[in-house]
Amino acid sequence: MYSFKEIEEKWQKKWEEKQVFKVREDKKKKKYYVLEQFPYPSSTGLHTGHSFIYTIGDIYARFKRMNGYNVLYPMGYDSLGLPAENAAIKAKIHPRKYTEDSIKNFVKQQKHLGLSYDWHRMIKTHDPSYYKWDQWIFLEMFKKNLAYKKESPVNYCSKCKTVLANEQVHDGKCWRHEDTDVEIRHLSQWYLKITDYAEELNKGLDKLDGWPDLIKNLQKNWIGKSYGTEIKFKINGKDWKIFTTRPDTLYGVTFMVVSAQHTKLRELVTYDRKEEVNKFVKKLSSVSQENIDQLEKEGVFTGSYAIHPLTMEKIPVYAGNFVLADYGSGMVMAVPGHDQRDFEFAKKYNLPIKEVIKGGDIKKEAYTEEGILVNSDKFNGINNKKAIEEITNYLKKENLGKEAVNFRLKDWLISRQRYWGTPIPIVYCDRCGFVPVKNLPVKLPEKVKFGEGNPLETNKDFVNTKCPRCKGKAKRETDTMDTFVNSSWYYLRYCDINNNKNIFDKKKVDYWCPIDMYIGGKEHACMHLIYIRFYTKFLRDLGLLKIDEPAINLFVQGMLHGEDGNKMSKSLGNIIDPLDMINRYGADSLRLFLVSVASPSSDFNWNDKSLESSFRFVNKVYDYFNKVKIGKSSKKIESKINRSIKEITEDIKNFRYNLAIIKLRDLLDKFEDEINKKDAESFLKLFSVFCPHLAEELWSKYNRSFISLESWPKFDEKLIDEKLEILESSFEKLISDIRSIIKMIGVKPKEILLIVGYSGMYKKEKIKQEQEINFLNDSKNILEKEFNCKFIISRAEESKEEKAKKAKPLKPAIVIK
Ligand code: ANZ
Ligand code: ZN
Ligand code: ZN
Repeated sequence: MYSFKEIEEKWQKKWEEKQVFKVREDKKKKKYYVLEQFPYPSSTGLHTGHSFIYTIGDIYARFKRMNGYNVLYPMGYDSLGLPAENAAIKAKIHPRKYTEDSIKNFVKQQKHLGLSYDWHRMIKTHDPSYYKWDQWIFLEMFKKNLAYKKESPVNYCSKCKTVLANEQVHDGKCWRHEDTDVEIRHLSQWYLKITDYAEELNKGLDKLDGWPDLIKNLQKNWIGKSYGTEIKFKINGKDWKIFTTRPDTLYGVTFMVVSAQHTKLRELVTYDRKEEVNKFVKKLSSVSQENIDQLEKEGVFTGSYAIHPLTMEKIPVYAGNFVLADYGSGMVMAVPGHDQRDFEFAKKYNLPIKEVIKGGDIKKEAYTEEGILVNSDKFNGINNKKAIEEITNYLKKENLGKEAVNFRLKDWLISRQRYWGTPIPIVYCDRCGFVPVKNLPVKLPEKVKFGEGNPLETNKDFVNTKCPRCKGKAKRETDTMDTFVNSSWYYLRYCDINNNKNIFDKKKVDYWCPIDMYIGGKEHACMHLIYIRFYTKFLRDLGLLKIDEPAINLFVQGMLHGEDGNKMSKSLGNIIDPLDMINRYGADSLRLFLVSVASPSSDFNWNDKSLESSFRFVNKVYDYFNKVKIGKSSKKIESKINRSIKEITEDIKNFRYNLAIIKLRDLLDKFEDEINKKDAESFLKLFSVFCPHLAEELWSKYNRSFISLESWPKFDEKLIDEKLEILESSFEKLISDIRSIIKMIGVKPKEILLIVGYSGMYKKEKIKQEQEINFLNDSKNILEKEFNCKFIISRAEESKEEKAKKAKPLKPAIVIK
């Protein structure tokens, strides 16, 4: 067993001392930017899922570096956020201390894995020199009315004690608390107007060829572009623009339903209906908007009526539980004859149901298929698909409506009522209103009281301030920003980490960006990956970026499960600590194992046996290079290594690491006692991206450079002799077959006949009969030496032996005399 601990520490130290992975812009070199989604540094440290994703990225970064690219490969910490604050409350330590201790531990562990980051570029989002620029971006958005405050029904998690963005509500539950229903509260909150970019965010997906379809589809659905018509209904003298995808059913409207959470609901409720409506709204307040589809449709009459724009009929307006407050106008024109939700509602409250499209039986259920219009005045007799267009055109002509596009995507709610986040840099002044802070950053106060609501609110020194405009008394905003703000632009800051004059130097960002390979999990499809695209577009519009999208390629890694196939978790007792494994087998073996079991994009289970097998292979490499004679390689080895270089290069390029490793293992198996220096070095280079420490160690026997900075081996097509390799490997099989036959019959042979197949059998083979005969004749002396007897080689056509019939191409019949 080789002393991996010593070797790994030695090379980690050397890489650091010699700043081997430090990079700077270099116009003469092509750049390549590899980035892994940065972690939240929790006190539990690195887990195996982390080691897996970093190993994937590190192999890629090393590969690109050796291929001559100037590789930017940084690491940082998404270190603001709730868990630190909760831990602080529980353990009575300050979130800053908790966070910084965690980061130290993370860095140490990552260094143990041999990751080739440029550590000079480390980002810590809780550092005021970083979040200063979060605040700066916020104020740029504020200036352009893209950051605004409004009161609206919002999602509130009672466990997080803060509001959540729509993206953070999963099936009506908090994304951090799968057991906690999100409540609806009416609060005044800060939003970023991501909807201004909805169209571009949607359209841009079509150009992201390097992103998996899975992610693009999730985003498409989340953005939810929908084409329809906006129709004006008058209610109490005011126009309400109602969004519908089915203007063809306009004559079938028999009631309207406004969302019970609508901010303008009060305007619609008449005096005598107030009590009833209030009761209904109260009952609903504990139900999230996301659960809407599963609820029984319910509602109450508001007392108001809408005027149908074409028939002038009076239509009752209900407040209901199945209409989204912030989609369209928050009110629907209900067509019970042709929409199932409306049908159920109408049945429950005895409202009229009207047929306007022929085809179904609207006494039983809503008819939602195609058909001909009836009861629709001058549109009768038209196919409903056609009617969508005609009715919209008519409404347009009469100035009663127009085509409209709606997005499911909502503005991003970024207010959080918690301490450990970026302070929103706004001051409230009675005279001046919302005033942006002039001197950034607004720092988080150090001394705060935890556990009694938002610690910033109770901190008088923080709250009380002067108005930057009139110098009068004013109060600071105490909400902090969602931590997804911090990760929406971090990839840019890596390009220019120490800039304290500007968010970054444009020239540096122009050189490094976009990210060429972004690596992360699919759970971020609708959160982080939408936000980072939004920020990129906004900063581009400020004139700071030339790019439209943050990343050209996105690689989504698989999930590593416990040995039992379950998600690793403490309660199941199947957690694997990477440091344990590094102590037992070394980082090189762990790295190799993590990418050899499966393709990096698929899920796989932890498996001790495979890790041990990786460990044995690494040891075998060590042993081989310690005793190999550097001299000449055989033709066969030359051929094999050149072909391996060719194939492994393609495998790594396409993230087929597991296949590359199979080929590396096979190559080592074929190696002979003597090989030439170039072939030995080529093997080590291929091996180095997976097991960099041992590769450096073995490389240092022949060279004084770092293998990590060497160039990737080139293959020579002329040296690849496929036929020779086929013959050689069948020859090996032949020898082992002869051996087992001799063992079976238990006598010493005098003479052995080898009969190759009929020439007609070779038609489809790559090797012809003639070539096999020649090869065996050339190898006769090897056979005779090995078995210490005479060998006779012949063709099936010429043989009188019964066994000749069994001969096949590359599988000669063996007759022992
Ligand atoms: C009348 C109608 C008749 C509708 C019919 C459907 C079928 P997408 O495709 O998702 O955009 N709608 C409008 N605003 C809504 C809101 N705030 N909450 C819930 N539903 C709302 O769906 C558009 C359709 O969803 C609209 O078309 C409207 O119902 C409903 F036979 O209008 B429809
Ligand atoms: Zn929560
Ligand atoms: Zn003022």
